[in-house]
Amino acid sequence: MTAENRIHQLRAELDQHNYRYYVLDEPSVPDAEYDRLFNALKALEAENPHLVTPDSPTQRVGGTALAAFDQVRHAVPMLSLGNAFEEADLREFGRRVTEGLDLPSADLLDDGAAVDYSCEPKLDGLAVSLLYRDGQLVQGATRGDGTTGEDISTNVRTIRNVPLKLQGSGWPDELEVRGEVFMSKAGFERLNAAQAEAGGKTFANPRNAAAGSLRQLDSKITANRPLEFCCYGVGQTSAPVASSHIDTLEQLKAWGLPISRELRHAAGIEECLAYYHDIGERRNALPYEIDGVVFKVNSLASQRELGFRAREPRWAIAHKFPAMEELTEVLDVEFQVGRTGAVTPVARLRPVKVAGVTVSNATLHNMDEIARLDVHVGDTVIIRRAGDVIPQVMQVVLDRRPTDARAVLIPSQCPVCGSPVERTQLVKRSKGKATVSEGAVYRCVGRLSCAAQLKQAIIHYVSRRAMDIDGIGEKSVEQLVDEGLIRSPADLYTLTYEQIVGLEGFADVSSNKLLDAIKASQRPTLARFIYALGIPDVGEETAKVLARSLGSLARVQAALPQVLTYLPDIGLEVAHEIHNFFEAEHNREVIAQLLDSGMHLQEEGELAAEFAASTTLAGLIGKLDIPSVGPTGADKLVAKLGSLEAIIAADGIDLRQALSAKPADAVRTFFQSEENQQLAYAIEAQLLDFGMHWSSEKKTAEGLPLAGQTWVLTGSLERMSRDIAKEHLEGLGAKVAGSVSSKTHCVVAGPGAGSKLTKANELGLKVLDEDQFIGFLAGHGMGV
Ligand code: 9MJ
Repeated sequence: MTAENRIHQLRAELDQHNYRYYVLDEPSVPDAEYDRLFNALKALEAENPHLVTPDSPTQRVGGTALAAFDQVRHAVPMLSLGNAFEEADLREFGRRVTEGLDLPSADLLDDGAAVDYSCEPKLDGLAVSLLYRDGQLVQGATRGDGTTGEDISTNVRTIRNVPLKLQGSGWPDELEVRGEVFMSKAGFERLNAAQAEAGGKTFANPRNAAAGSLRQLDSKITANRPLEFCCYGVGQTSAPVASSHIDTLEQLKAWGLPISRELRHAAGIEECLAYYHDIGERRNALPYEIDGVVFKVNSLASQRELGFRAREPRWAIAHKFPAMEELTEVLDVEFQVGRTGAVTPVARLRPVKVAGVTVSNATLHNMDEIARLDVHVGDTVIIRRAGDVIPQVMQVVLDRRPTDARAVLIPSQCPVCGSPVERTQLVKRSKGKATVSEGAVYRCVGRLSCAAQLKQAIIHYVSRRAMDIDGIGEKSVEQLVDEGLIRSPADLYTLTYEQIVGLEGFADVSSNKLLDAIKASQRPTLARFIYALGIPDVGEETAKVLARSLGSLARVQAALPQVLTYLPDIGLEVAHEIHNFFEAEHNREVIAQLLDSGMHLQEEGELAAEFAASTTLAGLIGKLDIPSVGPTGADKLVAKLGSLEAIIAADGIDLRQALSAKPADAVRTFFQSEENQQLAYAIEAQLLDFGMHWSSEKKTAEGLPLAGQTWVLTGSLERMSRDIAKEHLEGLGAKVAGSVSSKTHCVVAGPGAGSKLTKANELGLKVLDEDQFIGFLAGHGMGV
């Protein structure tokens, strides 16, 4: 086949996949396959630049930046819509339509004779016009003032679901379509996260993000923004498309233009109202933001008959939802102290209704957020309540800042207990080094001596998923703390009937019930107990992993961070949090008190089998994070030198027999530090102490069941860490590789597996999910 034919074939195939993906919402091939076709086309076009055409799917990358946008005059003006806010407004609209069409009023009509309306969600983006001549996209324009807009042709060409040429047949020579360019909620979140990461400007809402992205003079920027298009009508056309609005949209869809999936018919205003309520209920679940729904008289003949009033059509109306953003005033900023002592600024607002709910507080998260927003007390701010999400302060309206606006400062002392407030430090660990920087969070150092932290700690401790002590609510915890009856969770167990019955809301029966509930909580599983302690970053799942893997509180308390990272889903940062928690004197005291109070933990006692199974010395060397020494280097070191003592004692010459110069020197330098030597010995001692069958001799693979096989692990494993899975496989003689090829014997794919799994399927390789893998290991005598 000639290059030219192949290029045509690839384009046709890509256009078809795009259509299936963006318009029909039925992806036909995995992303990886699309990428392969796309790259093949790009390569062919690079070899044959004379064959590149503007409608090629590769031409969505943007062009040279403009100095300004040209003006475009709309042949048919781009309309705005009248609004209905209340049901009565909509009924009034319906009445005007029936009157205008000279029909009997709705209550005189037979059911079947009601006016036919189209219903569409009202997307909150920017109205644009796209002009297709002979099926080719030739121009894109903004609405502007409705008569004159801006030429944004190069920008719209970068929007993935805007067809560069129409498909099918029968379109008018000149076809102007109209619709909304918008950004999905997910696209908006992704863009803002990326902007924040790069230190760039973040956007207040998806609409602003869409507007800011589309009106870029440099279309290369637009090309990298997650914009989408949705078609809702036509403008100038050289021939009629259909005789009703819905048929027009369906026809546009057949030509490759994306239309709303929510497009529906409604017979009469009551059905329109039902649509409004249905979409309203699903509003939060939609992947994009809408500010209402649009109803249009479906018959184009009726539309013509109704005509316009000023600039608004008499045949369409936007029925708005309650606004998600409102303006209000920051009356004060107060600081709240949470369970871990974090001192969080909270804005007290002049109460305002946002999307139907009165908002009078909004968290400002931390001092960095206050600096980013530049919030002062007295400022007017934009409050936004997107769906079920907690209200957010999005922006300060600087024009409205009063002269006496007051800057927000972090208090130097805890507003609850008066202890010093300290800025947290962020510790980043990499290559055996810890780098410390300032965190955004400030903490009260008072711990359980701070009433706020104590209250939260107790509320967490007694909660259902923690110790599950029924009969004690937040209010009673507050009273118990305020009256000095409890100073730590351990004091719950010394409460007396007399103390409880004196509390508000407690009588004889409820007091006894509470005492019983406290007593009944004294035999918790280890996992519940660990979770109840409220260790920062340790949720229920991590608590379960700790309990299940280590089997006893003593081991969890003693575990070194590097040893904790052997467990599934525990990274070094969390491992340090856990370790630091148990190192802190006052936490040790509380735990000792709890254990003394008659607590009887249900511990397995045993180390989990997966953990007790032989782990390699090479694995330990890997945990030390010595610069330039990866898994292969660690293997070589162990193969040559045999034991940790030997590696530590080795001189430069010994080491260079195992490794090349750079990693050999790195190992030498690393172990010249007394501290690092001790760390390595301590990890080794702890692994042995925990009952690992330590083996420093490298087994030869010969004779093992998986000898000569290559396995690949991909996705996340939930019941086993990757390290352990790898060690098990190696224990059975397999090599564990990082990438899939035709030489791979088997792929273990956990949740979230991506391109490696796709490739394995394409190559027809054997694939095991986590359960099957665990079953396989069990079959070889390896338990979890
Ligand atoms: C939006 N914004 O979703 C119209 N719109 O029709 C829909 N806007 C419109 N239709 C005529 N779905 C003028 C504007």
